[in-house]
Parts: sequence; C-alpha cells; structure tokens
Amino acid sequence: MTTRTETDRPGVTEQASERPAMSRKAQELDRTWYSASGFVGWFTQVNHRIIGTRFIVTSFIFFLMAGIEALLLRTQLAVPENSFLTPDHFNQLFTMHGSSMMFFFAVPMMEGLGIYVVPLMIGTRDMAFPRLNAFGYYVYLIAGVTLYAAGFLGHAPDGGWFAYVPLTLPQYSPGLGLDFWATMITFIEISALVAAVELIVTVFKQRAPGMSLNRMPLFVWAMLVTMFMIVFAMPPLMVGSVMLALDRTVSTHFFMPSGGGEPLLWQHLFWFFGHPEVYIILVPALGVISSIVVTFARRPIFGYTAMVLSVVSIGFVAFGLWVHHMFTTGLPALGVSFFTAASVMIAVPSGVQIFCWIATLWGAKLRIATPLLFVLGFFFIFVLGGLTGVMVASVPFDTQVHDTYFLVAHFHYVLIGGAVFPVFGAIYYWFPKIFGRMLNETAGKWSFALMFVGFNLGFFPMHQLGLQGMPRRVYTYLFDSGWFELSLLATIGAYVFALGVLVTAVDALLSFLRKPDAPDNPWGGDTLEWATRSPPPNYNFEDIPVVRGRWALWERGDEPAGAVTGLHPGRREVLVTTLLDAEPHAVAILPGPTIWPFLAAVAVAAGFLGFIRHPIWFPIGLLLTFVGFVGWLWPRAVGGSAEEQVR
Ligand code: HEM
Ligand SMILES: [Cu+2]
Repeated sequence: MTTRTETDRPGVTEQASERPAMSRKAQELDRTWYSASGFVGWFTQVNHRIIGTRFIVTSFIFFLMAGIEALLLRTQLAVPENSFLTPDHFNQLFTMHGSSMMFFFAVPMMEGLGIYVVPLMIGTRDMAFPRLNAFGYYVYLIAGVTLYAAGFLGHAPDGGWFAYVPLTLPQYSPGLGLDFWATMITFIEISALVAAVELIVTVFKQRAPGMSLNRMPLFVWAMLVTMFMIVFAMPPLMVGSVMLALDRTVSTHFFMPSGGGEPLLWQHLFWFFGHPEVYIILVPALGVISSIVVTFARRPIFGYTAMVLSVVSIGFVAFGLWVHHMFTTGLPALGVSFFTAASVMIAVPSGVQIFCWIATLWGAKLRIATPLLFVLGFFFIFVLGGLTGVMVASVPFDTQVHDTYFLVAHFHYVLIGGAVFPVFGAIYYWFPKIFGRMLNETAGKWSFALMFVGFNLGFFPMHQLGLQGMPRRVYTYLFDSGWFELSLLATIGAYVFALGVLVTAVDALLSFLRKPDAPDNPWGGDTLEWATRSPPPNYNFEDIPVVRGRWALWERGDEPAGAVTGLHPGRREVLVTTLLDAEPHAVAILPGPTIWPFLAAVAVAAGFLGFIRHPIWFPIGLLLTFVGFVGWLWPRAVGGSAEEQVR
C-alpha cells in the first residue's frame, strides 16, 4: 500500500453566486453554439448535452414503463392460481419488460450519460459528429415509440427478450408483434453503433491538451471500452435480427429446421451479443462508481493502472462467455468446459475493481451523501449477484436451476445491482450539473433505503423459489406448490422498490419548480465537467482547459489554469489532439443544427417498418434515406459569420 497518496483532498466547492457579466468572447461563443428552440427547433438541435439529456430522460421513462410492467407481473404472481392476467398477457408483459429494460433503458441510459458527460470530462465543446448523434437519438426514439404503440394496438411481442426460435418463427408466433420486435431491435443496434463510433472518435481525438491516455478519468476509460464492445457485439445481433425478420416476412429458412435452417444459430448470434450486452451495461456503471468513489473519498483512486487494465480485460473476456447461456442445449463437453473456465475467470478483473474501490474508501474521510449510498448498495447487491454467477457458471448446477427463479434472482441482482443502483447514483451525482439544481438529500436517502430494502426483500426469496423448482416465464403456480409465502414476499418487495423509485422521480420533477441553486462543483469533484458552470453554457468551456495531471482540478492548485487560445469564437471549432499524448495538432469545424438527421431517421423507419407490410418499401426507404443523407452532408460555407453558421 505504498503507492497510495494519503493526502485528503479538501474539495473545491464554489458557491453559485452572481455571475460576472459575460465577456465579449463568451457572448460570441454563445451565439455560435446556439440551438434553435420551439417545436421545429427541437428537431434541429445537435448539441451533445441536449442529445445526452434526451437519451437520459427518454430511457428513464422507459425504465418507469418497464417497471410498471414488472409490477403487473408481480401482482399476478402474488397469489397462486391468480387470474389477474391471462397467460397471453403475462407472456407479452415479460417480453416487453425484459426488452424495454435491456434495450430501451439500460443501454441508452449509459449512452446518454456518456454523450453528456464524456465531452465535458475531456474538455471539448461537442462530439465529433454532432448530426450523427442526433440521428442516433431519433432512431432510438422511433424504435421505442413504435414498439409501444404496436403493443397498445394489440401487436405486442411475446417471445421473451431473447426471442428463441423456433417459437418466434411465423408458424408458432403469427401476428405482427415479433415483426415489430425484430425490426425495432435492429434500430436500437443502429443507434448504439452510432453512439459508439461518435464516442470513440471523440475520446481519441478531442481530449484537452495534456490529457494523455494515462491521465484519462476512469469514467472515460469505461465508456471507451464499452463503445468498443458495442462495435463488436451489436453487428452479430443485427445480422440475427435481420435474419429473423426475413424468416418471418419473406419466408427465408435461416432458422427453420424443416427448410434446412439451424435454430441454434440464433442462440449463438443472440448470446454472442447478449453476454457482452450485460457488460455493455455494467462497464459504464463501473466508471460511474469510480467517479463517485474518488469524489466522495476525496482522494485519488487506489491502483489507477490496475483499474484501467481490469476494465479493458473485462471488455475482452466478456466475448468469451456467451455459451454459458446455452449449457443445456447439448453442446460438446470440451467446449462447455472452456466457457465455464472463462465465466469463472471474469470474476478476477471484477474483483480487482471491487478491491481497488475498497482500498480507496478505506480510512478516507468519507462524505456520506446519496450518490455514495447508491454505490455502497451496489457493492452489496452486485457482489451477491456475482457469487450466484459463479455458481451458475458450473454446468451441473446450471442444469438444475436452468429456467427457474434462481436465474431470475441471479440476473436481477447483477442488473439492478450493476446498473440501476449506479444509474441512480449517477443521477444524484450529475443532476446538479445537468439541470442546475440539487436533488433533495432527504428524499435521496429515503429513495435509497426503500430501493435497497425492497430489492432484497423482493429478489432474495427467488433464490429459494428457484431451488424448489419454480419455473420462470410461467404465468401462475398451483395452490399446493408451497411457493405462496415467498412469492407474496417477492411481490411486496417489488412494490417497496417501486416506491423508492417514485420518490426520486417525484423529487426530480419537483426540483424544476425551484430556481437553479447548484454550485459549479457541489461535490468537490476532480474532473473537468465540474470546472464549468451548472448547467454548462452552450459552448461548454469559455477557454479550453489544459490538463496537468490525472486529477485535473485537484492538480490545478492555486496557479491560474492554463487555457487554449486560437480557436475562433465565431465558428464551431474544436481542438483536435493526438491519440496518445493529447498534443494539439489541428482544429476541426463542426457542423451546426439541422433537421436532416431527423428526416433521415424517419426515412430509415419508413423503409424498415414498411418492409413488414411489403418488401417494396425497403428500396423506397433506402432511396429516401439517401436523399436525407444528401441534405445532411450538403457542403456548407465555412468561415462565414456566426449567423450564417447557425442557420
Ligand atoms: C422493480 C424492479 C423489477 C422487478 C419487480 C422485476 C420483475 C421481473 C419479473 C416478475 C420477471 C419475469 C419473471 C418470469 O416470470 O420469468 C422479470 C424478467 C426480466 N427482467 Fe425484471 N424486474 C425488475 C427490474 C429489472 C431490471 C432493472 C432489468 C434490467 C436492466 C430487468 C430485466 C429483466 C429481464 C431481462 C427479464 C427476462 C425477461 C424474459 O424472460 O424474457 N428487470 N423481471
Ligand atoms: Cu452471460
């Protein structure tokens, strides 16, 4: 423990006092980076903070929808032989719940946090491809709204979130529900890939001078690894979901055994994506945890290099685990042993993370506030989920508990521990920055307590239910099964958890009735997003900061911070720096607001959704998309006045 820097950081809390009048430069920057408002203006905005906020808010709404679906499921399961839901509705609800949580909440929420926070953390004014960013959001929004609209109109999918064939082929799942599902899942992948490309380029090329790779905040590292995982994990699923859509709409035989197809191929494609997906959700959460731990322990992280290496190795190992979801499909024993070994191995880098956090927190003068509480909750829940994970990685045990409530308990421990608690921590941590208002601490503590108690009450008994053989995805159970008490407890727990979520949701809404009160750096954080105002101005930073160490704000000391000069305030210019050492080497001019990304997203949707009705729509959609891209990429005058730029 000799490498640890023992000094406690006092923090640099600043008061949100009256601000000095805007400088001339700031006024010009403000005009240059301006976005139109109003109804039409809304569709033209491209600023990363606006798009990031939209991702966060939209995905939170899907979280609430999926939560309501979960409560309906739990209500049905509260008592044996209940008839609150029909079997069909039950199937639709767990499919919508699982799909919404995984595709429409967890991944977009993490993308939203990345899109909002990363450019601020690395000290730049916007992302590399602002219009592409907006396009990704519209594709996501259209996907979510369409899937839910179809559901309400009676076309809800009911094949589960992993949509196993042959159940989901047209013979066994007639109707349009699964067509919408397969198409909208493809959309989500497009949106994720777009965010991934964006964030990778932005992180590699737009870091503030001095922020060499080995000084990058851990949250940025986590996002970078996640985005690379998206680039490798999403295409296989995209291929899979397109093949499924083709099997359903134009009767190809990719998965249909009678036509020479291979059902297991779907499982391989799905889980080659599906397992990394879990880490695509978890790794950003690890970054969130690191940010909060450092800030609230008020000292640098213990073992920065180990933390970075372990996150990177999680990114690699996560791709070698997918077959552990297929242990009961009769694969050769040798292959299965390999995947058991890999599954157990991933506990090592995960453990490194946990130990480094503990070492950082150990003996620190902790500042106990809501974000830190959610982090502590994460430790407890996620470690329990990890333990059952090692259990189900062993084939004989998995064979016993496969498709029982033991699995439902396991993956909710991992997902709620590994995603929901960190996301709530992140909300309390960054809300002041994003919206300029502090969330209420008392409400935060209540919310945490209710969620923590409710979660464990609700999900711990499911381990026992699973060991007793209660199957998952079945709409009811018999009176004499002996599962009643624990099942009722699980339902009560779910409601308590939901109450906790509600407290935060209401508090967040109420905070808009108050006037902005957040200081620029309420928690004394070390990363650059805290160096600018809360909420940040259109242009993020009046002067692009220069970074002198790993803990950008803490290492600034009392000397005046260096700043970049030479960017023209009348153009959307960002500084481009070198990949390893972040030395300035060019200036890039970013495109401004436009409606074309929205129109292009609508054109893509027309093509894909029309295809469900008739194949001719696909080329039509393609053509329209091409038109959209032409408008989007139409050459613009560079170097004109600020007004011309904005138009
Ligand atoms: C209030 C919190 C939650 C409750 C009460 C809850 C409850 C449930 C229930 C009752 C099921 C169906 C079990 C079955 O009959 O097989 C389920 C399935 C599932 N849940 Fe949750 N859940 C919650 C949160 C989450 C979160 C946050 C995620 C992911 C981020 C998630 C992901 C899933 C998935 C992937 C499935 C499997 C769906 C399927 O079998 O196709 N859940 N959940
Ligand atoms: Cu897995």
